[in-house]
Amino acid sequence: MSAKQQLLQKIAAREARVAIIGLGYVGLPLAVVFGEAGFGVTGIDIDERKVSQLNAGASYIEGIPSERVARLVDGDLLVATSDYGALNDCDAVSICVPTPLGKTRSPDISFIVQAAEKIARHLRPGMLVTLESTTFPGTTTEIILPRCERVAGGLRVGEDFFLCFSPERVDPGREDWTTENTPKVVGGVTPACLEIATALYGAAIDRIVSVSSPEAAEMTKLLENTFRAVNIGMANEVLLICDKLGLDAWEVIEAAATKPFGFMKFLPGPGLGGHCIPVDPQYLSWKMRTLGYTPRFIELASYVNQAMPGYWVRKVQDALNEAGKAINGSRILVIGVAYKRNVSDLREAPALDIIELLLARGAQIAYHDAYVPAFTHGGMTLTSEADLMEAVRSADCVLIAADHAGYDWETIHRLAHMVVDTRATLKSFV
Ligand code: SAJ
Repeated sequence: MSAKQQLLQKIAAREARVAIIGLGYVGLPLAVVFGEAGFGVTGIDIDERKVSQLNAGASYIEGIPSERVARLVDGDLLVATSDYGALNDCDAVSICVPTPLGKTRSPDISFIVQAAEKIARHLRPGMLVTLESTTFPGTTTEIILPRCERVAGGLRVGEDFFLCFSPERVDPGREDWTTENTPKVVGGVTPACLEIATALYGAAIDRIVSVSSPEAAEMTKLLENTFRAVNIGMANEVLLICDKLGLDAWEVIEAAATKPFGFMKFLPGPGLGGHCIPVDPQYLSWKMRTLGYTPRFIELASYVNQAMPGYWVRKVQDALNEAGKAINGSRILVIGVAYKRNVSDLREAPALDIIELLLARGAQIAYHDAYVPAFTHGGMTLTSEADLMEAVRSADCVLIAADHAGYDWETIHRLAHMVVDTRATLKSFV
Protein backbone atom coordinates (compact mmCIF):
# COMPACT_ATOMS: atom_id res chain seq x y z
CA MET A 1 0.00 0.00 0.00
CA SER A 2 1.36 3.47 -0.90
CA ALA A 3 2.32 6.03 1.72
CA LYS A 4 -0.64 8.11 0.53
CA GLN A 5 -3.16 5.31 0.96
CA GLN A 6 -1.76 4.42 4.37
CA LEU A 7 -2.03 8.03 5.58
CA LEU A 8 -5.54 8.46 4.15
CA GLN A 9 -6.62 5.29 5.97
CA LYS A 10 -5.15 6.52 9.27
CA ILE A 11 -6.92 9.87 8.83
CA ALA A 12 -10.25 8.19 8.09
CA ALA A 13 -9.85 5.99 11.18
CA ARG A 14 -8.76 8.98 13.30
CA GLU A 15 -5.53 7.08 13.96
CA ALA A 16 -3.31 9.78 12.45
CA ARG A 17 -1.58 11.81 15.16
CA VAL A 18 -1.38 15.55 14.47
CA ALA A 19 1.42 17.85 15.64
CA ILE A 20 0.94 21.62 15.87
CA ILE A 21 4.10 23.73 15.95
CA GLY A 22 3.46 27.01 17.72
CA LEU A 23 0.65 27.16 20.31
CA GLY A 24 -0.42 30.78 19.99
CA TYR A 25 -3.70 32.35 18.87
CA VAL A 26 -3.57 30.19 15.70
CA GLY A 27 -1.98 26.94 16.88
CA LEU A 28 -3.93 26.37 20.09
CA PRO A 29 -7.41 26.72 18.51
CA LEU A 30 -6.26 24.43 15.68
CA ALA A 31 -4.97 21.84 18.17
CA VAL A 32 -8.31 21.93 20.02
CA VAL A 33 -10.30 21.59 16.80
CA PHE A 34 -8.27 18.55 15.66
CA GLY A 35 -8.56 17.00 19.14
CA GLU A 36 -12.32 17.54 19.19
CA ALA A 37 -12.48 15.86 15.76
CA GLY A 38 -11.03 12.75 17.40
CA PHE A 39 -7.35 13.03 16.48
CA GLY A 40 -4.56 12.63 19.01
CA VAL A 41 -2.73 15.98 19.04
CA THR A 42 0.77 16.89 20.13
CA GLY A 43 1.32 20.61 20.61
CA ILE A 44 4.96 21.72 20.31
CA ASP A 45 6.12 25.11 21.56
CA ILE A 46 9.41 26.59 22.77
CA ASP A 47 7.59 28.37 25.62
CA GLU A 48 7.65 25.97 28.58
CA ARG A 49 4.99 28.04 30.34
CA LYS A 50 2.54 27.39 27.51
CA VAL A 51 3.48 23.69 27.56
CA SER A 52 2.88 23.31 31.29
CA GLN A 53 -0.32 25.37 31.27
CA LEU A 54 -1.80 23.22 28.49
CA ASN A 55 -0.77 19.97 30.15
CA ALA A 56 -2.50 21.27 33.29
CA GLY A 57 -5.66 21.73 31.21
CA ALA A 58 -5.50 25.54 31.19
CA SER A 59 -6.01 27.84 28.19
CA TYR A 60 -4.29 31.22 27.70
CA ILE A 61 -6.04 32.13 24.45
CA GLU A 62 -9.12 34.38 24.37
CA GLY A 63 -12.05 32.42 22.98
CA ILE A 64 -10.68 28.99 23.94
CA PRO A 65 -12.05 28.18 27.42
CA SER A 66 -9.91 25.98 29.63
CA GLU A 67 -12.72 23.41 29.78
CA ARG A 68 -12.14 22.57 26.11
CA VAL A 69 -8.41 22.10 26.72
CA ALA A 70 -8.90 20.13 29.96
CA ARG A 71 -11.38 17.77 28.33
CA LEU A 72 -8.84 16.88 25.62
CA VAL A 73 -5.91 16.58 28.01
CA ASP A 74 -7.94 14.36 30.38
CA GLY A 75 -9.04 12.31 27.39
CA ASP A 76 -5.40 11.82 26.27
CA LEU A 77 -6.22 13.58 23.01
CA LEU A 78 -3.93 16.56 23.64
CA VAL A 79 -0.44 16.74 25.06
CA ALA A 80 2.05 19.60 24.87
CA THR A 81 5.83 19.46 24.75
CA SER A 82 8.86 21.47 23.73
CA ASP A 83 10.55 18.38 22.32
CA TYR A 84 10.47 18.05 18.53
CA GLY A 85 11.32 14.37 19.02
CA ALA A 86 7.60 13.93 19.62
CA LEU A 87 7.25 14.20 15.83
CA ASN A 88 8.48 10.62 15.63
CA ASP A 89 4.97 9.61 16.76
CA CYS A 90 3.12 12.04 14.50
CA ASP A 91 1.72 11.60 10.98
CA ALA A 92 0.89 15.25 10.23
CA VAL A 93 2.43 18.54 11.35
CA SER A 94 1.01 22.06 10.96
CA ILE A 95 3.37 25.02 11.36
CA CYS A 96 1.73 27.98 13.13
CA VAL A 97 4.71 30.15 14.08
CA PRO A 98 4.95 33.98 13.92
CA THR A 99 6.03 35.78 10.76
CA PRO A 100 6.89 39.32 11.90
CA LEU A 101 8.74 42.08 10.12
CA GLY A 102 12.44 42.60 10.76
CA LYS A 103 14.04 45.92 11.66
CA THR A 104 14.03 47.15 8.04
CA ARG A 105 10.35 46.13 7.71
CA SER A 106 11.41 43.13 5.58
CA PRO A 107 10.02 39.61 6.21
CA ASP A 108 11.45 37.68 9.15
CA ILE A 109 10.78 34.00 8.37
CA SER A 110 13.36 32.74 10.84
CA PHE A 111 10.69 30.94 12.90
CA ILE A 112 9.51 29.10 9.78
CA VAL A 113 13.06 28.12 8.84
CA GLN A 114 13.80 26.85 12.35
CA ALA A 115 10.60 24.80 12.41
CA ALA A 116 11.25 23.39 8.92
CA GLU A 117 14.77 22.28 9.82
CA LYS A 118 13.60 20.58 13.01
CA ILE A 119 10.68 18.89 11.23
CA ALA A 120 12.97 17.68 8.43
CA ARG A 121 15.07 15.81 10.98
CA HIS A 122 12.02 13.77 11.97
CA LEU A 123 10.44 13.43 8.53
CA ARG A 124 9.61 9.88 7.46
CA PRO A 125 7.44 8.25 4.78
CA GLY A 126 3.74 8.86 5.25
CA MET A 127 3.94 12.34 6.84
CA LEU A 128 2.02 15.49 5.89
CA VAL A 129 3.60 18.91 6.51
CA THR A 130 1.35 22.00 6.30
CA LEU A 131 2.55 25.58 6.66
CA GLU A 132 -0.14 27.94 8.07
CA SER A 133 1.91 31.03 8.93
CA THR A 134 1.25 34.01 6.67
CA THR A 135 4.20 34.46 4.33
CA PHE A 136 5.24 35.52 0.82
CA PRO A 137 4.38 33.30 -2.17
CA GLY A 138 7.11 30.70 -2.68
CA THR A 139 7.96 30.08 0.97
CA THR A 140 6.51 26.56 1.01
CA THR A 141 8.26 25.32 -2.12
CA GLU A 142 11.44 27.44 -1.90
CA ILE A 143 12.13 27.29 1.85
CA ILE A 144 10.41 24.26 3.33
CA LEU A 145 10.52 21.73 0.48
CA PRO A 146 14.32 21.86 -0.10
CA ARG A 147 14.98 21.44 3.63
CA CYS A 148 12.70 18.43 3.79
CA GLU A 149 14.28 16.81 0.71
CA ARG A 150 17.84 17.64 1.78
CA VAL A 151 17.67 16.51 5.39
CA ALA A 152 15.36 13.54 4.87
CA GLY A 153 17.52 12.29 2.02
CA GLY A 154 15.73 10.47 -0.71
CA LEU A 155 12.14 11.09 0.42
CA ARG A 156 10.08 12.34 -2.51
CA VAL A 157 7.34 14.95 -2.06
CA GLY A 158 3.96 13.65 -3.19
CA GLU A 159 5.16 10.06 -2.94
CA ASP A 160 6.79 9.54 0.45
CA PHE A 161 5.85 12.77 2.26
CA PHE A 162 3.30 15.46 1.53
CA LEU A 163 3.59 19.26 1.69
CA CYS A 164 0.91 22.00 1.61
CA PHE A 165 0.17 25.61 2.49
CA SER A 166 -3.07 26.48 4.26
CA PRO A 167 -3.39 30.05 5.56
CA GLU A 168 -4.69 30.73 9.07
CA ARG A 169 -7.78 32.91 9.24
CA VAL A 170 -8.11 33.23 12.99
CA ASP A 171 -9.52 36.48 14.31
CA PRO A 172 -8.79 36.38 18.06
CA GLY A 173 -11.83 36.72 20.29
CA ARG A 174 -14.29 36.44 17.40
CA GLU A 175 -17.21 34.15 18.20
CA ASP A 176 -19.19 34.11 14.95
CA TRP A 177 -16.34 32.91 12.73
CA THR A 178 -14.17 30.26 14.41
CA THR A 179 -11.39 27.90 13.36
CA GLU A 180 -13.90 25.15 12.67
CA ASN A 181 -16.44 27.15 10.61
CA THR A 182 -14.18 29.54 8.67
CA PRO A 183 -13.53 28.16 5.17
CA LYS A 184 -9.98 26.80 4.92
CA VAL A 185 -7.94 27.37 1.77
CA VAL A 186 -5.45 24.58 0.94
CA GLY A 187 -2.79 24.34 -1.79
CA GLY A 188 -0.61 21.23 -2.25
CA VAL A 189 2.79 20.79 -3.87
CA THR A 190 1.25 17.81 -5.72
CA PRO A 191 -2.32 16.53 -6.16
CA ALA A 192 -1.61 13.78 -3.63
CA CYS A 193 -0.48 16.43 -1.12
CA LEU A 194 -3.72 18.34 -1.65
CA GLU A 195 -5.81 15.17 -1.34
CA ILE A 196 -4.28 14.27 2.01
CA ALA A 197 -4.47 17.79 3.48
CA THR A 198 -8.08 18.04 2.30
CA ALA A 199 -8.88 14.75 4.06
CA LEU A 200 -7.18 15.79 7.30
CA TYR A 201 -8.43 19.39 7.54
CA GLY A 202 -11.82 18.35 6.16
CA ALA A 203 -12.23 16.00 9.13
CA ALA A 204 -12.05 18.97 11.53
CA ILE A 205 -13.13 22.05 9.57
CA ASP A 206 -16.51 22.59 7.91
CA ARG A 207 -15.36 23.73 4.47
CA ILE A 208 -12.12 23.21 2.52
CA VAL A 209 -11.29 25.44 -0.46
CA SER A 210 -8.74 23.74 -2.72
CA VAL A 211 -6.44 25.86 -4.88
CA SER A 212 -3.91 24.79 -7.50
CA SER A 213 -0.66 25.33 -5.61
CA PRO A 214 0.91 26.43 -2.31
CA GLU A 215 1.74 29.76 -3.98
CA ALA A 216 -1.92 30.33 -4.83
CA ALA A 217 -2.81 29.66 -1.20
CA GLU A 218 -0.03 31.93 0.08
CA MET A 219 -1.19 34.69 -2.27
CA THR A 220 -4.84 34.21 -1.25
CA LYS A 221 -4.04 35.09 2.35
CA LEU A 222 -1.92 38.09 1.38
CA LEU A 223 -4.71 39.35 -0.90
CA GLU A 224 -7.22 39.15 1.97
CA ASN A 225 -5.19 41.34 4.28
CA THR A 226 -3.73 43.60 1.59
CA PHE A 227 -7.31 44.28 0.54
CA ARG A 228 -7.98 45.57 4.06
CA ALA A 229 -4.79 47.63 4.30
CA VAL A 230 -5.39 49.32 0.93
CA ASN A 231 -9.05 50.09 1.71
CA ILE A 232 -8.22 51.40 5.15
CA GLY A 233 -5.63 53.60 3.42
CA MET A 234 -8.36 54.78 1.06
CA ALA A 235 -10.63 55.59 4.02
CA ASN A 236 -7.84 57.60 5.61
CA GLU A 237 -7.27 59.48 2.36
CA VAL A 238 -11.02 60.24 2.25
CA LEU A 239 -10.53 61.86 5.64
CA LEU A 240 -7.69 64.02 4.29
CA ILE A 241 -9.83 64.96 1.27
CA CYS A 242 -12.90 65.77 3.38
CA ASP A 243 -10.69 67.86 5.67
CA LYS A 244 -9.71 70.03 2.70
CA LEU A 245 -13.33 70.26 1.57
CA GLY A 246 -14.66 71.04 5.06
CA LEU A 247 -16.75 67.85 5.04
CA ASP A 248 -17.33 65.19 7.70
CA ALA A 249 -15.65 62.03 6.35
CA TRP A 250 -17.68 59.76 8.62
CA GLU A 251 -20.94 61.30 7.41
CA VAL A 252 -19.91 60.77 3.79
CA ILE A 253 -18.70 57.20 4.33
CA GLU A 254 -21.79 56.19 6.33
CA ALA A 255 -23.97 57.67 3.59
CA ALA A 256 -22.02 55.77 0.90
CA ALA A 257 -22.43 52.61 2.96
CA THR A 258 -26.20 52.80 2.49
CA LYS A 259 -25.55 51.65 -1.07
CA PRO A 260 -26.68 48.01 -0.88
CA PHE A 261 -24.23 46.82 -3.53
CA GLY A 262 -20.81 47.70 -4.89
CA PHE A 263 -19.51 49.37 -1.74
CA MET A 264 -17.77 48.09 1.39
CA LYS A 265 -17.36 50.37 4.42
CA PHE A 266 -13.98 51.17 5.89
CA LEU A 267 -13.46 54.05 8.32
CA PRO A 268 -10.64 56.54 8.94
CA GLY A 269 -8.67 56.15 12.13
CA PRO A 270 -5.43 56.89 13.97
CA GLY A 271 -3.44 54.62 11.63
CA LEU A 272 -2.98 50.91 10.96
CA GLY A 273 -2.35 48.63 13.94
CA GLY A 274 -2.33 44.94 14.75
CA HIS A 275 -0.05 42.04 13.96
CA CYS A 276 -1.66 41.17 10.61
CA ILE A 277 -2.80 44.08 8.49
CA PRO A 278 0.27 46.31 8.73
CA VAL A 279 2.59 43.30 8.29
CA ASP A 280 1.18 40.96 5.67
CA PRO A 281 1.15 43.42 2.72
CA GLN A 282 4.83 44.14 3.40
CA TYR A 283 5.58 40.44 2.83
CA LEU A 284 3.98 40.70 -0.61
CA SER A 285 5.63 44.04 -1.35
CA TRP A 286 9.06 42.69 -0.40
CA LYS A 287 8.64 39.58 -2.58
CA MET A 288 7.51 41.64 -5.58
CA ARG A 289 10.47 43.99 -5.27
CA THR A 290 12.81 40.98 -5.45
CA LEU A 291 11.11 40.29 -8.78
CA GLY A 292 11.63 43.85 -9.96
CA TYR A 293 8.01 44.93 -9.52
CA THR A 294 6.79 47.71 -7.21
CA PRO A 295 3.21 47.09 -6.00
CA ARG A 296 2.17 50.74 -5.90
CA PHE A 297 -1.19 50.33 -4.16
CA ILE A 298 0.47 48.54 -1.22
CA GLU A 299 3.23 51.14 -1.00
CA LEU A 300 0.82 54.08 -1.26
CA ALA A 301 -1.60 52.64 1.32
CA SER A 302 1.31 52.03 3.68
CA TYR A 303 2.46 55.63 3.17
CA VAL A 304 -1.01 57.06 3.88
CA ASN A 305 -1.65 54.80 6.88
CA GLN A 306 1.76 55.49 8.42
CA ALA A 307 1.19 59.24 8.07
CA MET A 308 -2.02 59.19 10.12
CA PRO A 309 -0.41 59.58 13.56
CA GLY A 310 1.26 62.77 12.29
CA TYR A 311 -2.08 64.01 10.92
CA TRP A 312 -3.75 63.56 14.31
CA VAL A 313 -0.89 65.25 16.17
CA ARG A 314 -1.38 68.28 13.92
CA LYS A 315 -5.08 68.18 14.84
CA VAL A 316 -4.09 68.34 18.53
CA GLN A 317 -1.72 71.21 17.74
CA ASP A 318 -4.47 73.13 15.89
CA ALA A 319 -7.01 72.53 18.68
CA LEU A 320 -4.63 73.74 21.41
CA ASN A 321 -3.55 76.65 19.26
CA GLU A 322 -7.15 77.84 18.99
CA ALA A 323 -7.19 77.98 22.78
CA GLY A 324 -3.94 79.92 22.79
CA LYS A 325 -1.96 76.91 23.98
CA ALA A 326 0.96 74.91 22.62
CA ILE A 327 1.51 71.17 22.73
CA ASN A 328 4.63 71.98 24.71
CA GLY A 329 3.63 71.84 28.36
CA SER A 330 0.02 70.84 27.72
CA ARG A 331 -1.45 67.81 29.49
CA ILE A 332 -2.87 65.41 26.92
CA LEU A 333 -4.95 62.37 27.86
CA VAL A 334 -5.01 59.51 25.33
CA ILE A 335 -8.06 57.26 25.71
CA GLY A 336 -7.60 53.76 24.20
CA VAL A 337 -3.99 52.82 23.33
CA ALA A 338 -4.78 49.31 21.97
CA TYR A 339 -4.66 48.93 18.18
CA LYS A 340 -8.45 48.72 17.86
CA ARG A 341 -11.62 48.69 19.97
CA ASN A 342 -12.17 46.00 22.58
CA VAL A 343 -8.74 44.39 22.31
CA SER A 344 -5.72 44.58 24.62
CA ASP A 345 -3.10 44.13 21.88
CA LEU A 346 -0.57 46.94 21.44
CA ARG A 347 1.28 45.53 18.43
CA GLU A 348 1.82 48.31 15.86
CA ALA A 349 -0.77 50.36 17.75
CA PRO A 350 -0.90 53.85 16.18
CA ALA A 351 -1.59 55.37 19.62
CA LEU A 352 2.04 54.56 20.50
CA ASP A 353 3.27 56.58 17.51
CA ILE A 354 0.96 59.45 18.46
CA ILE A 355 2.26 59.41 22.04
CA GLU A 356 5.86 59.43 20.80
CA LEU A 357 5.20 62.41 18.54
CA LEU A 358 3.41 64.34 21.31
CA LEU A 359 6.18 63.66 23.83
CA ALA A 360 8.74 64.86 21.29
CA ARG A 361 6.80 68.15 21.20
CA GLY A 362 6.89 68.55 24.96
CA ALA A 363 3.44 67.28 25.88
CA GLN A 364 2.69 65.81 29.30
CA ILE A 365 1.07 62.47 28.43
CA ALA A 366 -1.46 60.48 30.44
CA TYR A 367 -3.59 57.60 29.15
CA HIS A 368 -6.55 55.48 30.06
CA ASP A 369 -7.31 52.08 28.56
CA ALA A 370 -9.50 49.59 30.41
CA TYR A 371 -7.86 46.80 28.38
CA VAL A 372 -4.26 47.91 28.93
CA PRO A 373 -3.44 48.57 32.63
CA ALA A 374 0.17 49.52 31.85
CA PHE A 375 2.71 49.32 29.05
CA THR A 376 6.35 50.00 28.29
CA HIS A 377 7.33 51.46 24.94
CA GLY A 378 10.65 52.95 23.87
CA GLY A 379 12.00 52.83 27.42
CA MET A 380 8.91 54.63 28.72
CA THR A 381 6.50 52.95 31.16
CA LEU A 382 3.00 54.37 31.53
CA THR A 383 0.13 53.26 33.72
CA SER A 384 -3.54 53.74 32.94
CA GLU A 385 -5.07 56.62 34.94
CA ALA A 386 -6.92 55.37 38.04
CA ASP A 387 -9.62 58.05 37.87
CA LEU A 388 -10.69 58.47 34.24
CA MET A 389 -13.09 61.38 34.70
CA GLU A 390 -10.63 63.31 36.86
CA ALA A 391 -8.01 62.73 34.13
CA VAL A 392 -10.47 64.01 31.51
CA ARG A 393 -11.22 67.12 33.57
CA SER A 394 -7.56 67.94 34.13
CA ALA A 395 -6.42 67.40 30.55
CA ASP A 396 -5.91 70.35 28.23
CA CYS A 397 -6.83 67.99 25.38
CA VAL A 398 -8.25 64.45 25.16
CA LEU A 399 -7.31 62.27 22.18
CA ILE A 400 -9.43 59.16 21.55
CA ALA A 401 -7.43 56.45 19.75
CA ALA A 402 -9.53 53.33 20.47
CA ASP A 403 -13.32 53.54 20.86
CA HIS A 404 -13.64 50.72 23.39
CA ALA A 405 -17.10 49.63 24.51
CA GLY A 406 -18.00 50.23 28.16
CA TYR A 407 -16.79 53.84 28.37
CA ASP A 408 -19.18 56.63 29.43
CA TRP A 409 -18.46 58.62 26.26
CA GLU A 410 -21.27 61.10 26.93
CA THR A 411 -19.74 62.17 30.25
CA ILE A 412 -16.30 62.30 28.67
CA HIS A 413 -17.72 64.57 26.00
CA ARG A 414 -19.30 66.79 28.67
CA LEU A 415 -16.20 67.04 30.91
CA ALA A 416 -13.43 67.38 28.33
CA HIS A 417 -12.09 70.87 27.56
CA MET A 418 -11.35 69.72 24.00
CA VAL A 419 -11.32 66.38 22.19
CA VAL A 420 -9.45 65.10 19.13
CA ASP A 421 -11.51 62.08 18.14
CA THR A 422 -9.71 59.73 15.70
CA ARG A 423 -12.71 57.33 15.68
CA ALA A 424 -15.65 59.79 15.62
CA THR A 425 -16.61 58.16 18.91
CA LEU A 426 -18.40 61.23 20.26
CA LYS A 427 -20.14 62.06 16.96
CA SER A 428 -23.56 61.20 18.35
CA PHE A 429 -23.10 63.69 21.23
CA VAL A 430 -21.87 66.60 19.16
N1 SAJ B 1 -8.95 49.95 10.88
C1 SAJ B 1 -9.31 51.21 10.45
N2 SAJ B 1 -10.42 51.35 9.67
C2 SAJ B 1 -11.19 50.26 9.33
C3 SAJ B 1 -10.80 48.98 9.78
C4 SAJ B 1 -9.69 48.84 10.55
O1 SAJ B 1 -8.63 52.21 10.74
O2 SAJ B 1 -12.21 50.46 8.65
C5 SAJ B 1 -7.73 49.78 11.67
C6 SAJ B 1 -7.97 49.13 13.00
O3 SAJ B 1 -8.26 50.09 13.99
C7 SAJ B 1 -6.63 48.43 13.26
C8 SAJ B 1 -6.16 48.05 11.86
O4 SAJ B 1 -6.86 48.91 10.96
O5 SAJ B 1 -5.72 49.32 13.83
C9 SAJ B 1 -6.44 46.59 11.51
O6 SAJ B 1 -7.80 46.42 11.72
P1 SAJ B 1 -8.55 44.99 11.43
O7 SAJ B 1 -10.00 45.16 11.72
O8 SAJ B 1 -8.16 44.48 10.11
O9 SAJ B 1 -7.99 44.13 12.62
P2 SAJ B 1 -7.09 42.87 12.70
O10 SAJ B 1 -5.66 43.19 12.52
O11 SAJ B 1 -7.49 42.21 13.97
O12 SAJ B 1 -7.51 41.99 11.45
C10 SAJ B 1 -8.01 40.68 11.67
C11 SAJ B 1 -7.60 39.92 10.45
N3 SAJ B 1 -7.83 38.51 10.62
C12 SAJ B 1 -6.92 37.65 10.08
O13 SAJ B 1 -5.90 38.00 9.55
C13 SAJ B 1 -7.25 36.22 10.19
C14 SAJ B 1 -8.42 40.41 9.25
O14 SAJ B 1 -8.21 39.54 8.11
C15 SAJ B 1 -9.88 40.42 9.59
O15 SAJ B 1 -10.63 40.83 8.45
C16 SAJ B 1 -10.09 41.39 10.74
O16 SAJ B 1 -9.40 40.81 11.87
C17 SAJ B 1 -11.57 41.58 11.06
O17 SAJ B 1 -12.36 41.59 10.09
O18 SAJ B 1 -11.88 41.75 12.25
